[in-house]
Amino acid sequence: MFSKLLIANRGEIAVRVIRACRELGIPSVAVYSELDRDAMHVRLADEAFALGGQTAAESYLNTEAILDVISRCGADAVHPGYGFYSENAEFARAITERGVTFVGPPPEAIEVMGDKISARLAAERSGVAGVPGTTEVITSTGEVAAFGDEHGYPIAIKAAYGGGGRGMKVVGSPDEIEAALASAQREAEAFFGRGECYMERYLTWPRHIEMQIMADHHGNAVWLGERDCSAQRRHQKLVEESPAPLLDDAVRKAMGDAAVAVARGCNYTNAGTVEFLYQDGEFFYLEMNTRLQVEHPVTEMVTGIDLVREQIRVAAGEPLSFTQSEVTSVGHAIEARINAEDPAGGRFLPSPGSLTSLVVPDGFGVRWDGGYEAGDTVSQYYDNLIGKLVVWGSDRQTAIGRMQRALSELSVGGVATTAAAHARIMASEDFQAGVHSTKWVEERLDLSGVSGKTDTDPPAESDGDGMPRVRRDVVVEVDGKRFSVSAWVPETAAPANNGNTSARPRRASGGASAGAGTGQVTVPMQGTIVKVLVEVGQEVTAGEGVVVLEAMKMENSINADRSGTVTEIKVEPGDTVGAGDVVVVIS
Ligand code: MV4
Repeated sequence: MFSKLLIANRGEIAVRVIRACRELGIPSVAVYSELDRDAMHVRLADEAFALGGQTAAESYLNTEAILDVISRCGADAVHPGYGFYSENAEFARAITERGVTFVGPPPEAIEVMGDKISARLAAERSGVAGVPGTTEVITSTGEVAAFGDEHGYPIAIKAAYGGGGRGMKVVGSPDEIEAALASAQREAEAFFGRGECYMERYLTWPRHIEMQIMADHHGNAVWLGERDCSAQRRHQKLVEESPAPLLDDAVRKAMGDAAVAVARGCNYTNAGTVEFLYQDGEFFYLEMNTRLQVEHPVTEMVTGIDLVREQIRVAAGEPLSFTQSEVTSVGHAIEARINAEDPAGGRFLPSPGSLTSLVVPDGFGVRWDGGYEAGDTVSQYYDNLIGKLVVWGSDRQTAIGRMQRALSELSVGGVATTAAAHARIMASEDFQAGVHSTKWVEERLDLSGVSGKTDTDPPAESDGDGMPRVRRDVVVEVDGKRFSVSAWVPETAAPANNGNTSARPRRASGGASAGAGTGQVTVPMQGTIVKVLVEVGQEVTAGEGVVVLEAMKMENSINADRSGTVTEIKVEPGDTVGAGDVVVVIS
C-alpha cells in the first residue's frame, strides 16, 4: 500500500479522497491555491502545501508546482479527483516517470477515450455500437447529405476532440447542413483547437444512463450498475440516481456487459464510466469518462462498495475486493448537486461568496459529501459545487421523499444555491414518473418563482417608503409553543450582519428598476465569451441578453443594463474576459 498520497484537487472531491485515505491509514497531502489556504480539504489533510496563484491555471493546474510538492513531500501516489488533471495523460506519464503512481487508468486509455472518433472505433472493435453514425472526419457537406438520405434527419454533428456537449450541432433538414457544419467546425476549432467533426443520427428524447466499471491489474473487470443523469441543464448534471427508473434488468445487464467490453478493449484499469444514450428501449454507446465522477456516491449507496477505497487499492496493485457476482444493488439512491448558483427563472447564475451559515441535513439514509463549512468562501475561480446531498431509500419513492425532507433541512446562508430547483424537480410529476429526458429541465421543468436564497440570509427589501429594510428572524415562545417570526425592520435599526449593510445607498425614487444602467455592460466574473447575441446598431431593451459568457463551466447570459442602441461590441467568441470588463456599450 502507499506510504503517502497527494490529492491534486480541492473542494468536496479532495475531502472525499482524504477521508478514504484516513480510513485506509494512508497519510494524505493537500495542495492549495492562495485562496484556499484555509479551505476544508487543507484543514482535513495530514499535510498541506501551497501552490501559489489564484486561478485554477495558476494553482491546481500548475504542473511544475505540483511536481515540486510531490518530490518535497515524498508522496508515492497522486489522486487527481475529477476535472483538473484527472483525464490528462501527459500528467499521468510525468508522475509515473518519477516513480509515483497515478490513481487512475493508464495514460493510453485516457488518450484513446479523449478522442471521440477513436473512442467510438474502440467501442465498435469491442462489439459495442454507438448511435448510427460515421467514424470518419467530415470533409464535405455532401457526406452529411448522403448520411441524411440513408438514415434520415435530424443529424448530430459533433467535435472529434470535444466533450461535454460543446460544439454539437443538430441538423434538422438538408438546407441546414452548410451552416451547421461550418458552425460546428468553427466552435470545435475555438474550443478544442481542432476543427474535426463527425456525425450521428440525433436522438430527440434520450435519457443519459452511464455504467460504472472497475478493473484491476489482474485481469478482473466488473460493472457496478448504472446511474441515470438525465436531469441536467446545459450539460451540467443536477440530479443523478441509481438504479435508472424503468430500466429492464436484461437491458441493464447488456449495458453492463457492453461497458466491461469497452473497458477491456482499451486495457482499462481503475474506476471508469461508460456513457450511453437510452431511447425506446435501446442503448447506444456515447463516450467513456476515464475518471472517478462527481456522482459516484449513488453507486456506492446501492452497492455498499467504497469506490475511492477500491481505486486506491487497485492502483497499489491489489486485486478487486469483490467479484461480479458479489456486486448487488439494494434500494435506490439519489444525489442532488448543491451548487452556489441561483436557479431563479432557470438561469442558474453563479453566486460565489462566503457561506455565512451552513446547516446540512442528516438522519437515516442521508449523506452529505461537502467541500465547505460555515465561514468558508466559494470562489468565483473554481467549480461552485458546495456539496452533494445523497439519499438512500428502500425504493425510488422513499428516496424521493427522503430527498425532499433532507432538502427542507438544508440551510445555506450568504450565497444562492440550487436547492430550490432540486425541490421543484423532486416534486414534479414527470420526475416522479421517471419519464424525464436530457432536455426535460430546460424544456419542461417550471422554475418560475424559484429563489436560490434560503431564508437564513435574505436580501434587503424596501416596503415602499424608500427606506431599505432587512428581514430579521426571531424565535419566540407563546404559551410555551415555539414560533419562528420574521420581521422586516429598517436597515439602520437592525444590527449589521455582513459589515456593509448600512453603507448601501438609498435608491433615488422612480429609478429602482432595471434599465437605469450606464450602458457599459460588464461581466461579473472571469470567463470566456461563447456567443455575441447583438450587433452594432441594434436596439436592445434592458434585461435582454447581449453576450453569453462561459464561467465556472456554465453558460451565463450577460444582459443589457439599459435600453438603447448598441454602439460598440468589444469582444468576440473565444475571448477571455475578467470580472468588470466592458463587453458591450449601449447608448
Ligand atoms: C447526442 C444526443 C442525441 N443524439 N448524440 C451531449 C453531450 C455529448 N457528450 C453528447 N451529447 C449528446 N449527444 C446523438 N446522436 C444528445 C446529447 C445530449 C446529451 C447527452 C447526455 C447528457 C445530456 C445531454 C444534453 C443534451 C444533448
